Amino acid sequence: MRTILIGDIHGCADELEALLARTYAAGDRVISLGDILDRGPDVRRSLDLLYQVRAEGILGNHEDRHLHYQKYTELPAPNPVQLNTHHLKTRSQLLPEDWPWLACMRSFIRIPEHNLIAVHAGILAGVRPEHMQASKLCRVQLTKPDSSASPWSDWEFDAQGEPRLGGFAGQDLARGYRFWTDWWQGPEHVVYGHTVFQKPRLTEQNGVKTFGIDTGAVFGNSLSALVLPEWKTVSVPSRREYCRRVPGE
Ligand SMILES: [Mn+2]
Repeated sequence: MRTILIGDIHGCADELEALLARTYAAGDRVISLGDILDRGPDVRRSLDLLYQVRAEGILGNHEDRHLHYQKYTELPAPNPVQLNTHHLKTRSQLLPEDWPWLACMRSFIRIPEHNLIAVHAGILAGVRPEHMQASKLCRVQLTKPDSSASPWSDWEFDAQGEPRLGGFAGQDLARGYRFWTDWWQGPEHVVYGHTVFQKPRLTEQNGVKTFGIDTGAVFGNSLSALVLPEWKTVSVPSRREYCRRVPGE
């Protein structure tokens, strides 16, 4: 039995189908790293494909937002969560039976047989994921070794996977922030999504590895998976650019 961990899908059902065709066999364990919803063409079929392989889901910031909004629809108070056109399109494709599945998404999954933690965005330096809020685990990018996280999430990487020295990223780097993997000491390896790279980004320090596998499927690049026990990344190209990248969205 293999374990197949899949990066941010964002409604890219054709790419998910192609990726599963290349990686999945009956009995394999499939884990989505979250951000299945929003931006892309077919959220409905993406969820159905995941259900067919009995996938487990890790909470992404997009699911977190929808769940937060949904909670307020049951309350008399005004809903404090703002939805844009992408969010509304997603809501129109969701069925009542999706909500329990989304609500059961875990904020991280430990895979002890591979000494691996799977998470949507990242883990703060020196902190166990058990001691972090779900809302942080699905949003962390730049951090400091004192475990503070940058409030900014709209900075970018260059083609080599290094933070661009400009804008908020430049200011944050000057203030001592680094991408969270720079501080990660293990002892577990970590696989994560959320931050878009041109190709899977692997780091290794003292035998501890991190794998960034959000390769921007919805932005026209590719959808990627990490396959265990081979520790092999597999990427399928996107059919097209479904969504223009807008920093901060
Ligand atoms: Mn995300």
